[in-house]
Amino acid sequence: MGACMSTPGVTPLDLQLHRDAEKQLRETKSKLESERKVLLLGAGDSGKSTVQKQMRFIHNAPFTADEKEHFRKIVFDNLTRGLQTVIESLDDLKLVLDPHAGYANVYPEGDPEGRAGYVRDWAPGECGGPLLAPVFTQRMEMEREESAYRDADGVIKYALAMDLELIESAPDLVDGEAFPLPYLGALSRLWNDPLLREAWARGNQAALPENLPYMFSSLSRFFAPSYIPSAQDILQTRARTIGISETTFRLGSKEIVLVDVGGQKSERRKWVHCFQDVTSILFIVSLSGYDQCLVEDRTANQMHDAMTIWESICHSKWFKTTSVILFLNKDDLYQEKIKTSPLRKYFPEYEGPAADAAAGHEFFKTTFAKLAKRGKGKQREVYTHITTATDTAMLKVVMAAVTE
Ligand SMILES: Nc1nc2c(ncn2[C@@H]2O[C@H](COP(=O)(O)OP(=O)(O)OP(=O)(O)O)[C@@H](O)[C@H]2O)c(=O)[nH]1
Ligand SMILES: [Mg+2]
Repeated sequence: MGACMSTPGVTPLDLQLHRDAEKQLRETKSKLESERKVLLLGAGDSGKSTVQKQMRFIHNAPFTADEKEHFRKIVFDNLTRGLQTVIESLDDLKLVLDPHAGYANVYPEGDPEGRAGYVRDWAPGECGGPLLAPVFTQRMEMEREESAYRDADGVIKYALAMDLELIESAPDLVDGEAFPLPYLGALSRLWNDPLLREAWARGNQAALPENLPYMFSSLSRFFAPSYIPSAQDILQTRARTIGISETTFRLGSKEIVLVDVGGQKSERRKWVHCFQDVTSILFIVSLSGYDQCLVEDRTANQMHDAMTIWESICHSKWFKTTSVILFLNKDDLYQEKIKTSPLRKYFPEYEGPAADAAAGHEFFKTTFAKLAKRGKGKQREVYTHITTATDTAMLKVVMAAVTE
């Protein structure tokens, strides 16, 4: 028993190395058999990272304190840079901010209290420390110029200019730093300005961030010094993905590796690095993108762009046998938008009734299915789901079906 014939020239070390190599091969094979690699693909802003975040919530892989801190800083960034994008879109939309429209309500003409209230916002103790010191000094200098306060009109113009400057010079928060208080007033005054609201409503022409209504509806909560982002805050934050990120979950005896990539044009050339051994592709499309331009290219339509990528993925030599699942995402935003923004304006081939969300769903399902079709021969089966990726209960049900 256990007798072993020795081969001339083979040392015990050679034998050991050989056994180790075989063991490693067996382990890799069994890992490959039990591992499912799911690749998230789609254009920028379609919701890929949101699906990945949801999988962490659903599979009990909670975000760490450091990750929550990271998202807290992104909330501030999304508010300030998001509003800045709306402000910058005014020129293109041929809109000019009129201080008398929005700010006249905040600082009624001839009301010294209005001005006093504004100045109070800027009390040095509340000023956000050294970060805002230069802005504060500038305000003091301007305040010394009597003319700035000569009449109510001056106050109003000045208040608007200062708020705009504050948003434009918004800093990146550092770890543990509360949201600087003066931003609370500036953000809420500007967001409530009717002209900025009009720019927002025409956001499809300028690729404005879609999470702003959510972010602004919770503004005062974010400014509490003890604020920690909730699960929904984390899902609503927007930060484009750069590079490739993997998350692993255990599902019964299987291990699911979910691979998230950046969808903006500059990121797409990196995709090929994760095309090996893909079990299934989750392709995410933003339904609300049907009337919207791309962040990185204002001349392109988001839905057309998604269709082009989809077609090339479905016909790629890498994915001949890969199962493909299509998420027509951001249904909540689409349901609202379709009421007023006609689908036929952007897709003249659509012949269904106007403002009919379900008919639009069918149109997109059919169009994507046609694009996935290959010559004659066996056709690929495409599974389509209408989703709202920020809705955890919905994603739980859909992802259970997808990862079966
Ligand atoms: N209302 C709503 N917002 C969504 C939905 N899905 C995603 N979002 C939001 O859309 C924004 C973009 O989502 P991401 O998941 O970052 O998009 P992405 O596809 O990863 O984008 P890239 O990393 O640039 O490729 C975030 O603010 C999300 O909260 C949805 O179904 N409804
Ligand atoms: Mg992403």
